[in-house]
Amino acid sequence: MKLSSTLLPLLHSIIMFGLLVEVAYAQKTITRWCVLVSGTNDPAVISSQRDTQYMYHILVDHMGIGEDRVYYLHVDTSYRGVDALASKANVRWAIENWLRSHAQQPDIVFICFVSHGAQGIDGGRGDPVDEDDPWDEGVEVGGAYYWDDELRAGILGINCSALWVVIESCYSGGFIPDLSLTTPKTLVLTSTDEGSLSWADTDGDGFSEWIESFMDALHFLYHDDGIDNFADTAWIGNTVFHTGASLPGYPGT
Ligand SMILES: [Ca+2]
Ligand SMILES: [Ca+2]
Ligand SMILES: [Ca+2]
Ligand SMILES: [Ca+2]
Repeated sequence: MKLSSTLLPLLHSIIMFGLLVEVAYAQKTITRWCVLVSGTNDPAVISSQRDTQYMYHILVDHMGIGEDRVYYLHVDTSYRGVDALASKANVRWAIENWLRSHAQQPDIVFICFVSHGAQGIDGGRGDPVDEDDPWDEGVEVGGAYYWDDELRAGILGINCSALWVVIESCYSGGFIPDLSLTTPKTLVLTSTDEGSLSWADTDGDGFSEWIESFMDALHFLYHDDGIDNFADTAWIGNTVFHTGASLPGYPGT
């Protein structure tokens, strides 16, 4: 079959457009978007408030992520860089509106919670009955709980190439089955497993033990000044990807 003289220029244009789109996509830089949440006012775990400050410092000052690309929610809005009070409505807005409207392929999204954790009856709030055990897991945000089913639904609408979720809270490993998605591709790191409590700051240095080690590692990677605080990396070896089995429990219990 012979193409007519009118079809050939059109075909050429379509091919060129396809090539241009491909080149444009290949050249698009990856933008990183972050939602950072310090979720509890409980003075017994005041380290949870400092943890997110340390994380904010690493994201902005060492990883070079613009402050306008880190949406930071905190129970105390006087901390540096905080955009909004940590409430369930505000966290939901940050994930379901801010992240969804800003992130696009091939961006990378980072979500981090530091707070108390809780378990509630699976499906007990109208959420899907989808757990292998009887309990949904949730993380406190300003006196309410943001549940695993809710976070799953929130991140399903984010258009990015990869998504990190980091949670320091009791029972945080119970988020892993809910958030193990292939679209977007997720990596979930939690301080403990589905059924265990999690240390806060037991050595009195102001930071919660698991996420402190994780952040020290990040800090080192993005601020290579020779020696940095790797003293706690044994915690990473024990607890990254949620093993939790080594965690003796929340201080005082
Ligand atoms: Ca559920
Ligand atoms: Ca569970
Ligand atoms: Ca769960
Ligand atoms: Ca500590």
